[in-house]
Amino acid sequence: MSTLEAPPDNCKRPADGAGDGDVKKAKLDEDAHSSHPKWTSLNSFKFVKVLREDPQAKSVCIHATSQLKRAADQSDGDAQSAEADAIILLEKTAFDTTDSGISTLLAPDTSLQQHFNNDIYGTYDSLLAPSLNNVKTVIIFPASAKHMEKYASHESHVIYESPEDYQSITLPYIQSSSFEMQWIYNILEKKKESEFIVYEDPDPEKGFVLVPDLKWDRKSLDTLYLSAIVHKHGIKSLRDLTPEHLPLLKNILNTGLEAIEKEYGVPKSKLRAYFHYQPSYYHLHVHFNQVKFTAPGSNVVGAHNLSDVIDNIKLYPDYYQKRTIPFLCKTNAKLYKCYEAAGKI
Ligand code: G7M
Repeated sequence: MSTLEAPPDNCKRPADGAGDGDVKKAKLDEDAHSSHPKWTSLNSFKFVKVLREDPQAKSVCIHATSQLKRAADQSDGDAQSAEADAIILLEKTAFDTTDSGISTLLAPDTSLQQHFNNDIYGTYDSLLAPSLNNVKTVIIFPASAKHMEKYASHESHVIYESPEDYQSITLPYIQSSSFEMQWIYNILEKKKESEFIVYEDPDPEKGFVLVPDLKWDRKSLDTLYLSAIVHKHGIKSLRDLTPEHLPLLKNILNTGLEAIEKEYGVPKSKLRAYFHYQPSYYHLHVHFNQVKFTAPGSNVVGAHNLSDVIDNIKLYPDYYQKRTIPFLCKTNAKLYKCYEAAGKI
């Protein structure tokens, strides 16, 4: 491979001491996330624009703004308030197809409005009881420019990342970016979501925490989605995996599948476990979901089956350091711009 051009400034490694080596654990503040209030309605948000919509998934992602209250300023003692960006993800949830779920649907509470009928056919709007009309809602607030980048609808391209590209473009980009990983440290340190932990192995080397993923409504087993977040810090992604991580990977695969089967009754044969490449957060985690559910990022380019990863490393210890790994990248992403500036696109 020929010598690579120097990456553009915003893709460079930070100066020594400002982020050398692995992505560092952010300092935990007891009041982290106090900026995210417990909203009871959406009417305090001002609509800005639709970032993307998916009629098939029945979801919409909205850019809005809301008032962000800051702690009292020491000089005047007054609480400050400023408009900040919010991302609101709304997704109609799947039907509850258990006997009781369907019985509730076929109840007097469901009223029908007919559009037309013809011979034996008729179409209607069903107006369901509010309890059956749940719309899964994720609010990210205050949302950063990186969140806007992630959720905006932009064309994607496949980038073929060679080991040299990783070293000269992707790694400096990772080291110079902040990935808002506080939510991960909050889970690992039981500051958030501890009540939802499905399984934990506290071992610092091969341990992990298994929690429902943000994307799951935590109700429908058809869309079951959990994440195993490793306790060990400093493993950024698939690229870092070597034989030293095999005990960790095998533990996640075997114990993770067992724990899900035990908790939800979904057999291992109906589950898949995989990594995203590139991930959104560079702290190693594994995605678990039902095989019949096409989760975002479970496609051929972005997903790497955990059992394949284990086998590849067993066969070729430096497989993930040596191979070219393709990934999907949106044109508005900073990483895309780094590859563009390096003349790789
Ligand atoms: O591999 P990648 O980095 O793309 O995936 C990150 C995963 O973390 C996604 O599936 C997100 O839905 C999930 N996730 C992101 N956040 C901010 C949270 C969170 O706060 N809690 C939980 N449980 N999952 C999250």
